[in-house]
Amino acid sequence: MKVEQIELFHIRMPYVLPFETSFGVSTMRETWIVRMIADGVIGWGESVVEQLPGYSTETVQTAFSVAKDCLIPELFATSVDSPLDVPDHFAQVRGHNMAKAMFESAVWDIAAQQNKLSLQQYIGKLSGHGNLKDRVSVGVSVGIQESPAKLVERVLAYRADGYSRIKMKIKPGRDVADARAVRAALPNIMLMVDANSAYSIEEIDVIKQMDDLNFLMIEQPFAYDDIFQHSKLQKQIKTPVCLDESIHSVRDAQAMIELDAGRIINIKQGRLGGLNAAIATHDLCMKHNIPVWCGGMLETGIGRALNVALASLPNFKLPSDLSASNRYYNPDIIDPEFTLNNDSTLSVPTGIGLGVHVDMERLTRATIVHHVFRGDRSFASADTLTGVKLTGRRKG
Ligand code: OSB
Ligand code: MG
Repeated sequence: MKVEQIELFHIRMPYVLPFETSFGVSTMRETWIVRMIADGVIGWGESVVEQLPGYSTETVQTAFSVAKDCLIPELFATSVDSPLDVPDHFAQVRGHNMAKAMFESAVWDIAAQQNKLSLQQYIGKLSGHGNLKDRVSVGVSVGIQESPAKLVERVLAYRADGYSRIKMKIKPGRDVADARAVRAALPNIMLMVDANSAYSIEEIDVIKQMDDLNFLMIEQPFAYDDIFQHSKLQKQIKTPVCLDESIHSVRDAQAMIELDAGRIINIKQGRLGGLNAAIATHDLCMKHNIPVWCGGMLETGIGRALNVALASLPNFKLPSDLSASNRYYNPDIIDPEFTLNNDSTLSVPTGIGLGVHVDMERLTRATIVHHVFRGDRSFASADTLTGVKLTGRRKG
């Protein structure tokens, strides 16, 4: 395909409820939506970057900088034969996985449409996986609340909405008592905690106090750049450790598996650098009997559609952080929105490409800055501006 035009929408959308994690409280989502035109076909992508480097080192502005100087010029300069080639096109840029992933998403959407397949069917075709699920199991990620009692109230409300798996955020000082309160209120629910890197190995006793609460897993207790300390923890608790922040590549997943630093992986395609890396990580885990699930970054319906298709692959064996649109936004920017089925699942879209309709009026209302890049205009890349050319090794 020949990429002709790329638009970046810097969006800001208020959440239905504030979302508190160990790294802070957030009341709105700020990120990029990509609209790409190639061979006359429109494709969409959504970034998982946030405004500030709390969860990740990337931000809205770092993603823009790398997009403008490196990724967009590369897409305009060449022809992209297949979505499978996108990682190679971007290989000379180190890191910036979230920036890369938003463009790879749009390429997948366009290529699926050109093949007259739904994204799910197209992922199945290119990855060689058959028997993809038409509904994916999901749960809800619950932020830190004012008090354990308020947390229980919120969890019961989500339970009443139909979510059968609850993930609760914890941080030092808001952990054991909160978790015990939820477990006491719902003795049999699938329950897990996510620390978002808030603890160190010196605080291992706090983690051990939660080891008998029958959690599905404990997600990312230690540092965002650590694998080794998690391997020490996993040997001392029976609850499976799940890594999120620490897994940026298939190699990180390999390290986790070989070190027994965790027994489950939270797959976020944005954190891994795109669908290709997400599928490769899924495949590696499948080979090693490590179950995976799809993490969320409070995406709008655009990112959610991609995630739901991804989560239909066979080794997504645990409920994903993909809730209904109304858990996040009122309204979402797609129409119709994602709704929860009564078996705590989301249905995988069946239309061609992403299979969701973007409501342009709602997108426009959410947009604070809009950039248009055209391939037929002379386009200044970092190479021409600085005289430095990145020539890092490519696979192909
Ligand atoms: O750690 O999984 C996380 C949101 C922002 C940053 C990090 C995380 C999250 C979530 C949201 O848990 C889950 C969702 O999208 O429903
Ligand atoms: Mg997490």
